[in-house]
Amino acid sequence: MLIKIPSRSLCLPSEITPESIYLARRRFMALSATALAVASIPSWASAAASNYDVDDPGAAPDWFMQKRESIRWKAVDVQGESITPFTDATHYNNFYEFGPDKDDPAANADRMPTEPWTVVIDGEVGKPGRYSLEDLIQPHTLEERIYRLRCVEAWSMVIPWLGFPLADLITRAEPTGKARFVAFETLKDPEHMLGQRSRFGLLEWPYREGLRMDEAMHSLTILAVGMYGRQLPNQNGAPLRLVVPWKYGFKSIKSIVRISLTEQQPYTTWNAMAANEYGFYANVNPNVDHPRWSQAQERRLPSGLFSPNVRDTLMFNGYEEVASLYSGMDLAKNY
Ligand SMILES: Nc1nc2c(c(=O)[nH]1)N[C@H]1C(S)=C(S)[C@@H](COP(=O)(O)O)O[C@H]1N2
Ligand SMILES: [Mo]
Repeated sequence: MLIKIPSRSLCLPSEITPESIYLARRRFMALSATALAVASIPSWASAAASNYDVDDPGAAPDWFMQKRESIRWKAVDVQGESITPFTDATHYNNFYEFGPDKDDPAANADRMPTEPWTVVIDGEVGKPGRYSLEDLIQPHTLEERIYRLRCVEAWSMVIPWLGFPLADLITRAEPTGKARFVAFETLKDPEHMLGQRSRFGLLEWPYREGLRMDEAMHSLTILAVGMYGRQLPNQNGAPLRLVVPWKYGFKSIKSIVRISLTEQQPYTTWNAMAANEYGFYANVNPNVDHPRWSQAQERRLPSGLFSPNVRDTLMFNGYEEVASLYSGMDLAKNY
């Protein structure tokens, strides 16, 4: 995603070295005493957790535990794919509010307070308001949605989210006849989000994203509060994030504090920063390359030097049922 820092590119060390070795080595280099090297290997590096225990919710607040009792497990499954290990999904992240490196969010995101959390719903709605997270979630039954996630940087994962259709929330807010788009905003909190401090001025904060109304109302589009049977880890966008599985990952905005229905196409962060590289639509499309790399293939995590785990990228990330949303549109122009 980075375009303004020339020293960084798709070829990060983390992308040509198995992740565990890379992290262990970085920590090793950070320590002067060799004797500490063994202790420096992160505890999760050895965990062979290729799956997850649905009976283990970890530590979670009451509202989550209550919701968990009625989860529709595997409401959407993926065929012929294995779920990405929890450790990769939680230690290889993009969350620029916590720094530009893939391991920065795991290291820094715990500083963000997520309780209490409020979400403003406003704009072209009959029922605008400011809701506590608990009240916002309360009417909804959680579903497990196992989705592919394809980053515009050409890596991918398969993640079991816990969430509910965004359409249900929008319907409750009673959109006016003028509502044509939905705009989302992430928390702005430079005290706890070190990437938002001016000396890291990578992006314009808060991070913002948006969808056309029909995309927002599509049944695949969800707001997630959990993953792998647990509450969302902070680095994955706690306590509330968007997941739009047929679009590049940057559309799936994290740690949402505001949802606004609008008449005009909203400002979106990456598109504003480099419109020729990151479109408003950002549908996964193997036929439309990024100006600086091909989008025909992707590295499925875990991926390393000796097992790059490369596979072909699928149109709409394999979610062909959304194709009708774009009939008549030139997807090379509306990338
Ligand atoms: N607020 C915010 N949301 C964000 C990002 C970000 O930097 N800030 N990165 C995006 C990108 S580029 C990707 S690929 C996904 C990554 O989600 P994950 O870390 O849960 O896999 O989050 C998206 N949402
Ligand atoms: Mo991404």
